[in-house]
Amino acid sequence: CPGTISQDLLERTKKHPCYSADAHHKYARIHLPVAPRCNIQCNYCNRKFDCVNESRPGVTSEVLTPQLAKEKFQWVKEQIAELSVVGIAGPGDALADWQFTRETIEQIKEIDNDVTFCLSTNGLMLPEYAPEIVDLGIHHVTVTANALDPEIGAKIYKHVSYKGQKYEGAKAAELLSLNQLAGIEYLAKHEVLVKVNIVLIKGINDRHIPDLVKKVKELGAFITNIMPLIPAPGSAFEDYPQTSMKEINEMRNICQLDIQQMRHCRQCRADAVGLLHEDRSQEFRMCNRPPAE
Ligand code: CLF
Ligand code: SF4
Repeated sequence: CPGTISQDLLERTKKHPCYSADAHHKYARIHLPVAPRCNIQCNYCNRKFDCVNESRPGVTSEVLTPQLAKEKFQWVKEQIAELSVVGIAGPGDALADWQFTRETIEQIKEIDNDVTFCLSTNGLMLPEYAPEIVDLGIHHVTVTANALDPEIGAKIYKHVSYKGQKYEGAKAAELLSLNQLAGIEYLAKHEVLVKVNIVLIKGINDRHIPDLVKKVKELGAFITNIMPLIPAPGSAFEDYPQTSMKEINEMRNICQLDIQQMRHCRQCRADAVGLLHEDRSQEFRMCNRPPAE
């Protein structure tokens, strides 16, 4: 409930380019690609396909250690005065490699107390790590959730690896969804603003999305972001049509009645740098960093 947000969190959120539509022309984010592995397989994702001209989640031109990520943050911060948010958005899942994600945040906190941290996750590991996320002072978390119904989820997720065991089909989808919902509820109860990203896949989860939105709203989500499917080359959904923005906006208009809708998402790369509408990822590759004087 926005009424319970502290003044500090309100000020940070006003400068968060994804959480505040007014901020996205003024404030920049950097994604630090420190989390290469993923613990699930979505049928629309193929992280092996890396291209400098490609802009979609899961794509990156480099994977960094926490130490290099800190150095990249320092370099970019010197160049981009309006940098307000450090996000960890893969290229895999921020919580599948939690030790790298946590170390990166801890290292940056040592040199910058003001920057706002943001995580993007599939939510599988939230029941384990949500308390640590709260303790680290992270107040913006995105969970990508595409289905409540395990039968629908089974068409979207190929498999889920959880605590050393691999699950498939409806069992995998059910486990993932239950963990996502428990995580969303926990975070929302601990002053974390949860954004739920939903990939609209025509003929698979489109009719189900209003129920999903209602459920996450009930659990305390702050905003939802319904996004078009980008069928990655080499993924199981490679031949699926890309959802049109007309269809996306119709769904957002329906769901707006329940919860506020993000309408300016750019489906960024895992190494995105700059304002949301610009891609400076290549300019700020570590191989382009000027030598120290
Ligand atoms: Fe990055 Fe995501 Fe944080 Fe933003 S992106 S981790 S909330 S700082 Fe933003 Fe990019 Fe859309 Fe994500 S425009 S893909 S919603
Ligand atoms: Fe790819 Fe993200 Fe799905 Fe993992 S959770 S398979 S990185 S889209």
